[in-house]
Amino acid sequence: MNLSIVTYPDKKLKETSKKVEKFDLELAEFLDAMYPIMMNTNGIGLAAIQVGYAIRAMILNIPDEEDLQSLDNLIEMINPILTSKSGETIYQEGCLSVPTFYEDINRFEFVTVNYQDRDGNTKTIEANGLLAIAIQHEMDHLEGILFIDKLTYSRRKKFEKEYKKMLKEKKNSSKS
Ligand code: QAP
Ligand code: CO
Repeated sequence: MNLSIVTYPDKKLKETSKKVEKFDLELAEFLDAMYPIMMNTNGIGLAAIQVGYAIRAMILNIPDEEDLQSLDNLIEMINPILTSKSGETIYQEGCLSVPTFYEDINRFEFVTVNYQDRDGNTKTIEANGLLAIAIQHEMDHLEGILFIDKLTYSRRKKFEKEYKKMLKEKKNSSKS
C-alpha cells in the first residue's frame, strides 16, 4: 500500500470519515502502512483521512519521558467515541497536513474514549496530557476539522498569509 500525506488546502481533509465495519486484513494492512508514514515525518498522531482514506481510524504514538517513540506505545483507535471530558488545557499544536505551522489551541484536559482495536475488540482509555490533546486533535480529523479551523478570525488570516508564503518558497526551492 503506497500512502502519502494529504496537505492543506486539499478539500479531502474536510470530508467526514465513515465508520469502520469490517475488521479484516485490508484494515490491518492499512494501519501497518500508516505507521511508517507517521514515523518518517516525525508525527505523534495520524488520522486515516490524512493519507486519503475517509474511514474512522487513527494512530497515536506519544513520546516517553526520554522523548523516544516506540512501537510499544502505539495506539490504534477505530470508531472512537468521547464518553467524558473535563478541564481545560492549551497546547501549541501542529499537524502533518498543515506543515510548518503551530498555534495554541484549547482542549479538554481529561478525556475518556471508547474505541475498537484492529481486531474489533472494544476498549476504553482514560487520557490526560499530550495523549488527551492528540486524541481530540485526531478525532477532529474524522469530522473534517483541522486545528486551524479553531483559530480566531485574525489568527486564521495570519495563518493563511504565512502558509501561502511557505508554499511559494517550497515551490521555488524545488524548481532550481
Ligand atoms: C497532532 O501532530 C497533535 O508542521 C499530531 O512540519 C499536535 O504529529 C497532537 C508535524 C499537537 C498533539 C499535540 C507537524 C511534523 C507533526 C509539522 C503531529 C511538521 C512536521 C505533527
Ligand atoms: Co492533524
